[in-house]
Amino acid sequence: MQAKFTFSVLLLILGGLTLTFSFQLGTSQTPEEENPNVVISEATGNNTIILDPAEMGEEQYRWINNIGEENPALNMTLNSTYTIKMDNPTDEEHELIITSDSDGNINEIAKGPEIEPGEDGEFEFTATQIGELGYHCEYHPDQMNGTITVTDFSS
Ligand SMILES: [Cu+2]
Repeated sequence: MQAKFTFSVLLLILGGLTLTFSFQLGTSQTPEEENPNVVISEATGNNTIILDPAEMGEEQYRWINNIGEENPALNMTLNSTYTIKMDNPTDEEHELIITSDSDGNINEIAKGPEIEPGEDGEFEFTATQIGELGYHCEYHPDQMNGTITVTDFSS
């Protein structure tokens, strides 16, 4: 009788421990870590745009953003100032030109610094007109080019 009672108590304790342990396992799971590849879009956050020259093949150059997109389509907010950072690992010189296209006339509206091979540079740009602007490299305009869409979010 005594032994049977002790055994029952032991079973109860073991069962309780198992339950407690299972409960802790279930609740101690940490939430999934945030995806480190998710980046803040160009139009939000700190207004920094990464546009690194890259050689994608023999003498083939592209602008590459922070998530590896080639010649990325950029988005900007009207009258916001952006810092465009360029790190040049190639053995060629590059220079960012920003243009507007009004009635078929391409006008240069901003010009970044010349980025020598192995060097980096940056410059600030503020879009003061809505619509679509273009960007390209002074030395590789047919390979390194993309669009900038300027939106007025205040209206
Ligand atoms: Cu270039």
